[in-house]
Amino acid sequence: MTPPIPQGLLDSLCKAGHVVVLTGAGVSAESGVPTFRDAQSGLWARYQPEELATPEAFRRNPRLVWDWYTWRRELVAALQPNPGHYALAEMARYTHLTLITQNVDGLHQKAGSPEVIELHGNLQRVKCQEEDRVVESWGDQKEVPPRCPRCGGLLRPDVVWFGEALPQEALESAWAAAESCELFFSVGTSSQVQPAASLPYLAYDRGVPVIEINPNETTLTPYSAYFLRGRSGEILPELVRQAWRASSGSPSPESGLGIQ
Ligand code: BV8
Repeated sequence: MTPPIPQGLLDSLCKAGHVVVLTGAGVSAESGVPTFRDAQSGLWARYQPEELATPEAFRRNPRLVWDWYTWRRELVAALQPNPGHYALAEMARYTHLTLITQNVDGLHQKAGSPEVIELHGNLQRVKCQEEDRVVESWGDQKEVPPRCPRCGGLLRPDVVWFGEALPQEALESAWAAAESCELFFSVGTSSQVQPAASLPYLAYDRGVPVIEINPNETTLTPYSAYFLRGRSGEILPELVRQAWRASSGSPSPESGLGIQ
């Protein structure tokens, strides 16, 4: 059962001129994407993500790392956004929303979110390790990992590994949004991975209310003005319904009656 949403939060949300939402793996959990901590099931149970999601792991065993990402890419490609993703796509129609995600599954875009800042890249994209440029198609090369059709360098997933810098433009856009927003939502993240986990504090330090949505408390919870305990797939649609949809009378996008 979704907890009641404080009226004060609903009023602030309707009045806010700029809202930031930072999402983590928990937002995709209800779509069937294993959260990062429990991504290790079955075939991959014997590896820690931090052991595989690093440049060293790729240098040491490029085939193993490539195969792990192929497994995740194919798993995610078959999955659909959940009501939490659709609620965030709808929220962008009612307010100036900056959506920042740590997720690499592309489900926000699949749900129709118009602009998504991808801090950690995207599983569906592949880039050349030498040129650091995305490669659109790598054909059906037999070699694993495949090689860049331009320079012959090894191809790798276009994601940010542990120990790698985040994309400068994405990080700067996220930083600027956290410095200028009037409300900051942290949804479905354990708030452990840096530098993403520092973003809510940029808002908090300016006296901006931070709202956390998570079934579990995190290190951010004590700094949150509101902690909505529960699943994002239930709370986010309720938040949008109570804040805007009920007053505007417009149906939700996933109802198929939404204004396209
Ligand atoms: C960097 C792509 C520097 C790959 C990922 C201080 C400052 C800077 C760096 C560090 C620092 N301290 C430590 C570091 C190093 C490191 C780091 O943060 N380590 C952690 C483990 C301590 N950071 C880095 O290495 C970063 N790089 O800083 O480089 C630099 C600078 C210049 C030049 C060179 C280097 C890079 C970090 C990016 C790593 N890549 N992903 C891939 O996916 O394969 S991060 C990866 O972890 C995912 O993106 C994922 O998002 C993230 C895990 O975090 P969460 O999203 O929070 O997921 P998690 O499973 O932990 O939690 C899920 C939450 O959901 C839980 O709270 C759960 O309760 C909740 N939940 C569950 N169900 C639901 C739900 N919530 C709502 N609804 C539900 N239904």
